[in-house]
Amino acid sequence: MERILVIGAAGQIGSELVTALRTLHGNENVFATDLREVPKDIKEAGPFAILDVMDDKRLIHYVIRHKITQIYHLAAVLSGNAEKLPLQAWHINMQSLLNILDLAKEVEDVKKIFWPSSIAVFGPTTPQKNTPQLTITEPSTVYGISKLAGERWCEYFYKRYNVDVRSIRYPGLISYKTEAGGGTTDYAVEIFYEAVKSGKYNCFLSENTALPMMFMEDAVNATIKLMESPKEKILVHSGYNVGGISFTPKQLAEEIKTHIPNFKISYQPDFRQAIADSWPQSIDDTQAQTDWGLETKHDIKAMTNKMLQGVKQKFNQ
Ligand code: NAD
Ligand code: AKB
Repeated sequence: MERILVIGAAGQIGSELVTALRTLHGNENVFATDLREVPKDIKEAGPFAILDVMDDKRLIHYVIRHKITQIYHLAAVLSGNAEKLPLQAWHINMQSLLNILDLAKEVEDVKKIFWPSSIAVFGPTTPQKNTPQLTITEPSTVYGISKLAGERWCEYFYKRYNVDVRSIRYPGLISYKTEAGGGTTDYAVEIFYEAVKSGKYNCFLSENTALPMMFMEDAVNATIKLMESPKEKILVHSGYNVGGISFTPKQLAEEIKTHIPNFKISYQPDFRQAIADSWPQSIDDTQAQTDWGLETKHDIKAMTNKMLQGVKQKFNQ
């Protein structure tokens, strides 16, 4: 029986991944932790604790006390926020990962780790269209540098200490359960809230900025599929490319207009435009499909349908 620790359970991914993992492994076997309170459904359905991943001593006690066998480490400072406090973001993103990798090396019961990488490992010198798994990685953001270094550390711990750590380079993730956490792709979440609330949105990226994105349900399914795959199927020990769908703010606004005809979008690019310009426009994820059977179900239409339904439900409309 697996006993799973999720760190960063209150966040955009954690708040949905915990529920999916509890359905699979039983409520009592999935331990949700974060620096802050988690949504009510997560707190009430199973174990929850306030836990700081930077506090390595409390972390190791928690893991041993609860006989944890798998860890999903989701705590990080995302791209937009990281540019505001680069050294602090570097410290949190790197030290938290090193705490987890070192713990997995020392604690025998811990058999598997998930740590998310990002399309942010790529930079302005990377081929931007259909970006291959193995290509130039020269990120120009502190977040991207921390994700690239993190991938190198994951591969190092796998090769040197046989730590089974698995990773996906997520594209921008789109969901409605909790707010997005301070990234560059957040516009594709905010736009739905504003469309429903006020019928207009002022976008911080320019109209033709194409980025790879994915609906959360697809991301959660992919993550669990990767983690459930037999060890011998996992051939990439840094981070797997996962592509999803690719669109621009203008294309997304057009799609929203098919549901809300009076929806209006304006554009006022800020510092996040330079980050977006340095990232790929679309991703080649053939290797994830071949190695462990990556599948995605939502195109821009299906994603927009579910997002508008979900956000409207949140506002009781
Ligand atoms: P988020 O910001 O929504 O959630 C992160 C959570 O970690 C927050 O609830 C925060 O309170 C918690 N946290 C921060 N510091 C902590 C600490 N010291 N100890 C314990 N918890 C702490 O982020 P997210 O969008 O859910 O992203 C999760 C992971 O996935 C991150 O590593 C991120 O880089 C990666 N990722 C996310 C996306 C995306 O679009 N959401 C895309 C690519 C990669
Ligand atoms: C961000 O924009 O920082 C994240 C990511 C793609 O890593 N959503």
